[in-house]
Amino acid sequence: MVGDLETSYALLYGCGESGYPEISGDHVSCGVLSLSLSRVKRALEDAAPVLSAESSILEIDARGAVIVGDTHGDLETTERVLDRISRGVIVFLGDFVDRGPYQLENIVRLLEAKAGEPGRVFLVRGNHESREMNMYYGFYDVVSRRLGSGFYGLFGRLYSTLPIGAVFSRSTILLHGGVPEGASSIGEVASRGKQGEDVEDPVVFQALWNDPREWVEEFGPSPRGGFARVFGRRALERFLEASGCERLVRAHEPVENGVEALFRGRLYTVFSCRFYGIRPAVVEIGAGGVSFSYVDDL
Ligand SMILES: [Mn+2]
Repeated sequence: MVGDLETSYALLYGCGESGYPEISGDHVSCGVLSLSLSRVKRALEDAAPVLSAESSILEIDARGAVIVGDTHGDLETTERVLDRISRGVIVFLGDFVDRGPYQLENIVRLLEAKAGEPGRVFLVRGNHESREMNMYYGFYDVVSRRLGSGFYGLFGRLYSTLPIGAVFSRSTILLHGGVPEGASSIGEVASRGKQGEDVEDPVVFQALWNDPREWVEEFGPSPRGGFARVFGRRALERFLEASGCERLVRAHEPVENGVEALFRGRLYTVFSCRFYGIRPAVVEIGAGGVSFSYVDDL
């Protein structure tokens, strides 16, 4: 299911639908959008020191937060969220690139937002912020075709600056995947530190890859294969308790209405990319608890 989607989107999209960029001078255009090389370079250079200064697990305190799931080249979602949300912080839970039509535009826009408003916009790493994934699912080819094959390394280096997760208002854990086997609390995930251009640490890898399943108590094998696992209610509750937190908000799976609650509301999955046949949404955390909005209603 997810595997098939990954393959079909990698084939469908790369650089708009035409397949090849038009290059004129410093500008590389793809579909209706264009980006200058200097703009891409500046976005990377401006965001890197800001991201490098952040810890592997962010501690974010604010009145409210909007949590955005996978965007995968959905520039429309990213623009809408950044333009329409005026209060509180915004946390993007990774998977900015691969598969979608505007992968490069999307990550550049996110990096510009991070550099411009470092206390309001937060970027957390997903399993697609990885050289190995980008080789298979499109972003390496997009960067090579549009900017030149030597350019990709800058993105690989940028990934090593990305935080692994966050804790919002000391009560909500934010991770792209979910609870990893082998770490009892979010503090233990933090102690593993940030990762290189690929995620090598098995605990951090699972934090970016694991999925929740209600029929599992603890941990079980994942259909995603590799080192990924699925986790159940007991594993989640123990992890939350040891971390002193109430809930986990994660992304990584395209759920039908953009947001899905599991384990009696102790876990939310949020997905914000419109190219999966789902209705993209965001989770909002405020004084009144957890709610959600469809991206196109923002
Ligand atoms: Mn993912």
